[in-house]
Amino acid sequence: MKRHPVLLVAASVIATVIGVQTLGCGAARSARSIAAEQVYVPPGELDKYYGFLSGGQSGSVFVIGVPSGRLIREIPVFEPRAAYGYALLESDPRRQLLESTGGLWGDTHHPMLSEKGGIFDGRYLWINDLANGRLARIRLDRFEADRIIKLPNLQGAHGIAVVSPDTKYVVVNGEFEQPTDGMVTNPAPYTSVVAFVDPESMEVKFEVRVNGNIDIADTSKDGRYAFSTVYNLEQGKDMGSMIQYDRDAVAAIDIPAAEAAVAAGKGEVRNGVPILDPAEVTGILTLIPVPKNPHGVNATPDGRYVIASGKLSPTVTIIDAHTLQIVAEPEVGLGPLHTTFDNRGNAYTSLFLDSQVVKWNIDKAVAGADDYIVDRINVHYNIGHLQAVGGDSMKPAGNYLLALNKLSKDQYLPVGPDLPENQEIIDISGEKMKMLAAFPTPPEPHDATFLEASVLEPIVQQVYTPGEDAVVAGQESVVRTGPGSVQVNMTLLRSAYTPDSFEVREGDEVTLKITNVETIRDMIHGFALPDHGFNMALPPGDTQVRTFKAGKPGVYWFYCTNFCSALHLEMRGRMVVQPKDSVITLTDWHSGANVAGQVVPGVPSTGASQ
Ligand code: K7E
Ligand code: CUA
Ligand code: CA
Repeated sequence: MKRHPVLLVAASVIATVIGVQTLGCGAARSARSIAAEQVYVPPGELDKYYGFLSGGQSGSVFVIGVPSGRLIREIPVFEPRAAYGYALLESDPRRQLLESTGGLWGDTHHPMLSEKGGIFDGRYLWINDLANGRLARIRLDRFEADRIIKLPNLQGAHGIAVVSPDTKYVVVNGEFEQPTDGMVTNPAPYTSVVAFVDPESMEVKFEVRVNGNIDIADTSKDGRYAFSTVYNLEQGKDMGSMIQYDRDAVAAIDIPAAEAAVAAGKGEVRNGVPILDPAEVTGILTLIPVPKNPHGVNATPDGRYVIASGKLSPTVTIIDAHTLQIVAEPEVGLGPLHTTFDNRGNAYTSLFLDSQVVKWNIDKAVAGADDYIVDRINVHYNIGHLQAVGGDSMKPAGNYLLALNKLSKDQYLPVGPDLPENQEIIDISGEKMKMLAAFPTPPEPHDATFLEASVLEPIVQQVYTPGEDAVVAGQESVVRTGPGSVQVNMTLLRSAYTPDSFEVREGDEVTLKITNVETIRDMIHGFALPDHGFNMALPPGDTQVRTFKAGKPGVYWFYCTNFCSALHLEMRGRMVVQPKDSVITLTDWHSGANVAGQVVPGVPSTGASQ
């Protein structure tokens, strides 16, 4: 942007003059209304595509509708989220999983959809956690993270990709190098690995050593190669030494060759995973020299090429995806980061420094023609990723492109020193790109991917199928399971808790098992318990279990946090906490009668003095 200030000012003056002279106010408006109509989805109508945006340091995934840009859902993954009752309490298994794999936050960058025949099949979405070296899988029948794994032997899980065309593996690049021997025995050389994860079992099958900070990932469309950009071939440990070479590399791992080596028992097993070292196992790794501190790497939908973006070079490098030879290195602009594609042989590259999307023709660039640049459009501002609908599959739609911009500057009402990120939807159906609309998001989407809504239509579930452990209506109970422990088995149905009261003693370990016995989609009930640090949100059919310590003596009204009926406000109940050594008898919630201890259907009560 800052390169040609004079030219830009001149261009905008000319545009204004032309606007006034030839278009006039009315015509300008009509161009606006045409753009507005392209993204306007009237109330009651649905978007054509799902857009999955990484949540960056929000640790989650944002789901938007395309073309409207409306936020439909946030899928909590690596961070607790009160609104969904996600991972709030120690006893929530999801929180335990997060804590045991790296902590209660994540940095998500790259949402990747499962593929069948090179087309997104709507089963899974994977998302990385750069900060803590994790990979999560989201099942799209529920829009819910169902597996989270810690990747052994790597740090900085950055680039991820599914191996086309049938999702044989999910590839994860460890960006931050570690001492080769896994210990801090300087001056051991540093290295990192690319991990190959089984998409169903989520086991890491093998890893391949690659030196030099492996960044973004993609795979060839035939499943032969896993490509990664390598930006620190210098293996420098500070910034100055990372930018010494004019060329770093794209690493191409030959997947069948690596599989054969693993099958032959090669590789050192560390933390249960065989690590193949290309210095010892020849033929598994090819380093293709590309300029300079490259960032994105993207395979063309037809599978012919893979394109690396220069970042510190104004070029992209076009590599033949079969021979691994460089076929062209066209200039595209300043700060090229990522590339996506339409269905007419064009590539679209994000230019971070120029704050532009540049459209260029692949065949013309390969042929060395002068006119390979087709169009440029300004974006606002400092674009990172960009993604066209289906541009990361074998079937690009060629209609919409999303620009994911790091800065929004003057685009929204100021909200203090920290402004939102800015996403822009661009029409790429014609020769010239057209800016259609923008929408702000919380921090911070890096990448996006899109799925046709019709693919998920038969897949998305309406209610949870109650599990075998579900509490059945009519069989609710409050059970004193020991001198210091109580189990409450509860059901939820509009708009009441059953039981709607239970008594415990201070310091009791209370295990609360709740089933929402509703059978209607979206009939969610919440369970918020004051001063005990958690909320639950139970979709229909869902069962959740939480264990917590009963607080100070008193009456605690638990209540429903999700609006559910006209009696939603009345959906309340009491947890009565008696003093620890109380000799006061507790109440049977069935009959209201005072009993010694707590009523225990089928199990003898424990006396109050215990
Ligand atoms: Cu370019 Cu993590 Cu994909 Cu961000 S990375 S922009
Ligand atoms: Cu249940 Cu509100
Ligand atoms: Ca470098």
